[in-house]
Amino acid sequence: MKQTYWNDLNGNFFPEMALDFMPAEKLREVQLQRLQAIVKLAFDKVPLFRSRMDEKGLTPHDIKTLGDIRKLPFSMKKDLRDTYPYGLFAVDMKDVVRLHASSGTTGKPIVVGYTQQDMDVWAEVIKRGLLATGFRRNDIVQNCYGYGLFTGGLGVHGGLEALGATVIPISGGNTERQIMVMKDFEVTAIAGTPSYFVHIIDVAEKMGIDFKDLKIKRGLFGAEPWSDGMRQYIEEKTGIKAYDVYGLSEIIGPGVGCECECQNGIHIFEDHFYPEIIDPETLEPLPDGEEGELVITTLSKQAMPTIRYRTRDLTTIETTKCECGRTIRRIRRIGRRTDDMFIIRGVNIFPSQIETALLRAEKALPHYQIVLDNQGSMDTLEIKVEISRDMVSDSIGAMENITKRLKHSVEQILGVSVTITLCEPGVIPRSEGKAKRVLDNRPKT
Ligand code: DLL
Repeated sequence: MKQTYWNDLNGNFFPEMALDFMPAEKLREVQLQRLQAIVKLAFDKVPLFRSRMDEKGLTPHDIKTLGDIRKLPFSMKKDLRDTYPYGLFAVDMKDVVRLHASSGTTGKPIVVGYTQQDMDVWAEVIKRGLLATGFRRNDIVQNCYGYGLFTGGLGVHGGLEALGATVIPISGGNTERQIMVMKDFEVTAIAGTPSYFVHIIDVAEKMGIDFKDLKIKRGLFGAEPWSDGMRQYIEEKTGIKAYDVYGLSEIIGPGVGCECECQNGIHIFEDHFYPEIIDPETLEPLPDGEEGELVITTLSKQAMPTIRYRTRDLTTIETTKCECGRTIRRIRRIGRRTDDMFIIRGVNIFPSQIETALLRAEKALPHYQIVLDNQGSMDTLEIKVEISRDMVSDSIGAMENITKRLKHSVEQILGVSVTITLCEPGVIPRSEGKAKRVLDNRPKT
């Protein structure tokens, strides 16, 4: 497995890959220079950041070493919500070439922006991830991540184009057509959420198609947690190699980090995204090797520099060197979060969004419970809503109308299909402490 930084495992030369193998001292130097510049940009251009720095009596000159990052204030999703839509942008809108959006905790999404330079960095980091997982320019890649406001589709697309691979921008859905395309277009690699790929496997099986007869060799999966068991299932069923790619909209989208061919944790593209681990209760930094909340600082992002962003994702920074020889550090694959966000078919959902939608549709506060399950291989989301006595009606039509209104309201906010089940008053268990809003019955793989 040993390799030198100027070539990949097959002896090919890719200049971008050298960045993954930079000597550690050089990497720290680059990080410090970039950190100083980004703190200055945010201080000068983002009022929220400046006021937080003022509160702490800090100026950009106080950042003299990488360790000084610990002096800086944290940021979080709430900041994006409070400054919706563009309040955290550090450049003029005329320099913003792309907007994306992701779920906020209530009705409104959070909005992120990119300059052309940010777009180039985004394509570069994804290209580095693709190279690390064995994608090459002669690959024909089916990109099943959703195209649109979600960062997955267009983000991975940019990286695939930068690599020079052949991209099939098929997005998600229409699974039988996906399988036809995979076969007829001689697809060699795929990108998408792991849960959707498992669904593709099921449908292919029903269609009598054996993956081993297809040309597909590898997949880049992410946007939601997936276990080692799920990886094993995918690899055994299809004979492909399945790699993990990590990212979040607030930082850039996919490509904050990616596995390499060793499949041994996610390498963070540290020259652009500086990782720290903190104790989510005390907010104190934790040493490498200890589990805590991942905090990331964007070191080069211009449109929306993000300082010490609390991702809510739980992981550790690995202390051992990866066999691939990369000097950029690795985090353990992510399985859990510190908040109540859950991910279904790649879409982030907060219970509070569902509550907002239910309230909007019916005005009275209903008791509700969210039930996650799995049918075949597709995750399902059912919302059991208790209706008040005055809403109970003998007319089936009236009840159907309530169901329709609730379903429409929830689906408009979430963008995924849901089942609404109306329940009689008093059916949903009451809790004495925190309400248990989410029942996750999905099998743990
Ligand atoms: O999911 C970006 C992305 C797209 C990543 C495509 C990978 C592939 P958001 O919608 O903002 O961005 O959701 C970010 O999803 O904080 C994690 O909780 C979760 N997540 C993303 N990738 C992984 C992964 C995209 N590989 C949130 N493993 C993050 C586990 C992941 N969780």
